[in-house]
Amino acid sequence: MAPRRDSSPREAAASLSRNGFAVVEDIFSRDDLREAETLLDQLFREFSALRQARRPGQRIVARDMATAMGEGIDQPEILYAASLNPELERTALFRKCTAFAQSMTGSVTRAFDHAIVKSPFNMSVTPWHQDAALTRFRHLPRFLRGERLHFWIPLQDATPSNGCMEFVAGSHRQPLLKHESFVRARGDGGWAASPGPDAQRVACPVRAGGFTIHTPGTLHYAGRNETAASRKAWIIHFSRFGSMEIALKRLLSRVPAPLPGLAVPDRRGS
Ligand SMILES: O=C(O)CCC(=O)C(=O)O
Repeated sequence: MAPRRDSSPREAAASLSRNGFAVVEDIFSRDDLREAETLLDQLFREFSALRQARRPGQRIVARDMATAMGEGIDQPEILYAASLNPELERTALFRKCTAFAQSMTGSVTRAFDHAIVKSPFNMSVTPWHQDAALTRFRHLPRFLRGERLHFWIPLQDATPSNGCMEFVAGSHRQPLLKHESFVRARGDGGWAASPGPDAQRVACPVRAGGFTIHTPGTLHYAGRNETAASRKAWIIHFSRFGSMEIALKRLLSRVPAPLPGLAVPDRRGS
């Protein structure tokens, strides 16, 4: 099945409800992408420090998601990037995503975000999983887990060769699968499920300027980056009570405070 392209929030909402995912194109300009990428790159330069700075009881904010041993940090991930650098919420990219999400489903705000880089020629995959299975709310009935939209925004073209998203159509309507724990290449724990032989897997390449959307129950995966360039993605989860969730988690030290000393982009004339 080739993914269809959804240009309007209404079409994306219909795809999401039918298939559990949507592919949206031509939303951001090159400048929008560059602005977000500059801020995310700044955070990734702090990766080692963020990784080491974790205090007991605090959430991990930087980890290596590699599933295969490579030469360096092959699949760095930064959690709550927009909390570490609130400038990210002022980017055109974030504002356009929020407007799109709100046109799909009413008033929603950021509940979570993270950014993942797949380094060049990287053998690591992002194993099959359902986001809802990895939260502490997984035992709640679906209607109590609430509506959430998970936007996956590549900062360059995303293709099957560099690790675009792949979804199992209709998986969001099935009960959550059992996820098995495994140990990542550098010792962090992970969880993975398997799609089963009859699953309708749909690879979703998307050009720079677009994004995919999935639900918390949609089974998904991203493959290796076999190309010479990094594959970068910023992932933002929107929900009705997103900012309340963030505020509550901040009180519980689950969300990091802004990182001091980050440069502020010059937005004069924008
Ligand atoms: O960017 C990736 O490699 C995968 C992202 C993903 O699976 C997720 O955000 O749940």
